[in-house]
Amino acid sequence: MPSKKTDSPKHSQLAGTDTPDRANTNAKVQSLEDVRSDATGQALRTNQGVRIADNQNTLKAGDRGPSLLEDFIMREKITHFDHERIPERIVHARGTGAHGYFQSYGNHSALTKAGFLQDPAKITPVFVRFSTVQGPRGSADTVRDVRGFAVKFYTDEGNFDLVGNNMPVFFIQDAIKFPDFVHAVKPEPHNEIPTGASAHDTFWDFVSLVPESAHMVMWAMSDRAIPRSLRMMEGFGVHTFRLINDQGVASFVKFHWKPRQGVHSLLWDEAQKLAGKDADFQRRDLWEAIETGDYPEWELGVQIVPEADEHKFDFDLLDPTKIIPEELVPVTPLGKMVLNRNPDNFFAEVEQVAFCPGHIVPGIDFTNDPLLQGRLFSYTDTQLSRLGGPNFHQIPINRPVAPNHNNQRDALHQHVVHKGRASYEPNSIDGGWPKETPPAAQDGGFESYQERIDAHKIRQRSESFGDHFSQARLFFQSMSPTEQHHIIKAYSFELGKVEREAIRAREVNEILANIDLKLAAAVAANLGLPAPTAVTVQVKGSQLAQSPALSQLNHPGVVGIKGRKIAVLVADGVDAGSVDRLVKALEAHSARPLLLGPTSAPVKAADGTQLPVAASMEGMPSIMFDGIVVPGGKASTDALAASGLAKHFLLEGYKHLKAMVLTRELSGSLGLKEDKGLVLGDDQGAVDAFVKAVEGHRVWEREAAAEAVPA
Ligand code: HDD
Repeated sequence: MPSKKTDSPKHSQLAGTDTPDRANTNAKVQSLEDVRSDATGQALRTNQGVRIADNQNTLKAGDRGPSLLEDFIMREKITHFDHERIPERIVHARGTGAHGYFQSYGNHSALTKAGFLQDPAKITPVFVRFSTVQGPRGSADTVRDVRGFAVKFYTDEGNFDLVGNNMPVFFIQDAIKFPDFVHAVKPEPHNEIPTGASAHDTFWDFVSLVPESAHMVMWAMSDRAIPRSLRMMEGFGVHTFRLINDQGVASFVKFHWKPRQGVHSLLWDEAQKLAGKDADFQRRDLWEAIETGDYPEWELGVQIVPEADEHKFDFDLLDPTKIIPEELVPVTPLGKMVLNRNPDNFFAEVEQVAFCPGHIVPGIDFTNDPLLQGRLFSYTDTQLSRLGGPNFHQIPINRPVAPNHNNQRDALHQHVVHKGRASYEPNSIDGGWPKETPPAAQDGGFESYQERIDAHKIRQRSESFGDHFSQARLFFQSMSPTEQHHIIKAYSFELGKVEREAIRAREVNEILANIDLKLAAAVAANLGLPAPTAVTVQVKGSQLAQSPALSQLNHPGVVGIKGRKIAVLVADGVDAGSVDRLVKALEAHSARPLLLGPTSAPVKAADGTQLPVAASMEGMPSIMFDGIVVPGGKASTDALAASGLAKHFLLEGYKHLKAMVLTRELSGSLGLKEDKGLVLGDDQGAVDAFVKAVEGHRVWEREAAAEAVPA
């Protein structure tokens, strides 16, 4: 089934009458079209095309007799079912995905000859898969973990995969340590506990023995590891890559994705509760946003370092445990990515998509980062067992929109009927086709950057990779007091779950002390350990005292409260006018107000109108919302004040620092004080203050008061 469509990369011919955004992704949509199966109006048939008369009963010897082996219909159905599962990813098993497009802001040919970065009119289809790392396919979305951020660009010159994370560094410096790291973080081998969590002995044993992990562990203990939404995360290519222009001039780059939605997180208590009350919280959030037309958007940017400046930093550009602080090299925006279409079928698209950092196109190249070098091997290798053979590139979601003729033949699951007699090159029988394309400024064949190497063959880590603490310290010292507080709590929580005291002490004395003695002392106090008084390693420190770009409070986003979910609590006797006013005001800001009642039944407003509710307060607890408003109406607010369910909803929302609109009586009866984000009444002033507070994501000033409220 090598459709003509896969050989036809011209989107302009394919764009139909769709909305502009959707038409933009039509090249990939079209390339998937011939494998889409729509059963509407179709007869039920076997895999061999035979119409089925009875899908209810096995063929039997009499209606009370044994089943017959000759029932090919039942056997075919059960056999297929028995083999429905494929091995899950060894890491990043839990994930979700979406289609969209990438559009360059301009012509970046001075930087790279990659075609998709040259023309702002060119629309490149993309497929993105977000994931957690540790947990299995069925694990919860909101665990404390790194998030995968993998983007497949279906460019006219072939697929480019940017396989990154929501954190800009990694735990280890050399790929040979990856199996050790993964074995340590995965559930422990004797009892397969814990699922989706790093709070256990083997993880902390490993990282406390491997100081190169110190910087990344800081990120994992920060709020970045519990994102509010997949739409509200930054993404990073992590390694230093090369971009190469048509003159052959290369620059070092670090890739960044900046979300227009801002960078926001859950609170740890929320994240834990959500893991039980809605294990699908983040995939649902992304799905709903796209379904309601609230398409998430990221800006792709690069930090550019000319080749000549390679050694100008106090760290090595090839070391994946280091960032280039944005204050030293700002991020240059290249273009934007919009996610605007949910998959049709999770398995076919999200589960079968196969990324590989080795999928690059002319104008992009690798560096010698030893973690990246190992990754170039690992991803293709893992697909062989996960997707069952070397033809995984023929699976529809993985197929490039560029043609891909070559002489690779046969193997398991071959879908292409190759024509011609010659499957070798050179050949004269088939006119010599397919032929090489010499490298050229544009549309040339891929040519690796000609880096000069003159070295000994050696198993050794470069000395320039030796400083493991300066950037971990920079990270901690760049956090706001609130973020620092959360980091201390996260280390204390995780290490508190570690059974072996020697491991706790090693992490505190040999890792945290070298990052920051105050951090170490605070964690030690929470664990009942003596505070370390001295460092064990002399750390030279970073050339910057702080990097404000690291604090997520400095990334509020540019979309206001668009798409934020607001709970509107109602009960019988509510003032319908007040509900209407509040809902309309929130909708004017493109937020998503949802009415919640004591049960799922409609409530009866004071004027007798029936108001349907989206769910009960139990069905959609406060942890699923960004803000809470309570409309007026004495009978309704009295009922809420008397309901344990409603009181819990409101106190929990308060505790989680959410913006709230309450009536004076209700706030009084709950003992809650007005603050920047707790406003009274339902007039425009109250709405404006509420909107501002939701824009700020949380009412951080309330944190101390909120700690007194029971969880
Ligand atoms: Fe990896 C999956 C990101 C280091 C080996 N990795 C995987 C995915 C992401 C990353 C986002 C999920 C892709 C998807 O959604 O299908 N990995 C990273 C980043 C790393 C990194 C940002 C460091 C900078 N990974 C890394 C190393 C190795 C691997 C050093 C092995 C030497 N990663 C894999 C893998 C996976 C994978 C085992 C599992 C499933 C897959 O590849 O397709 O091969």
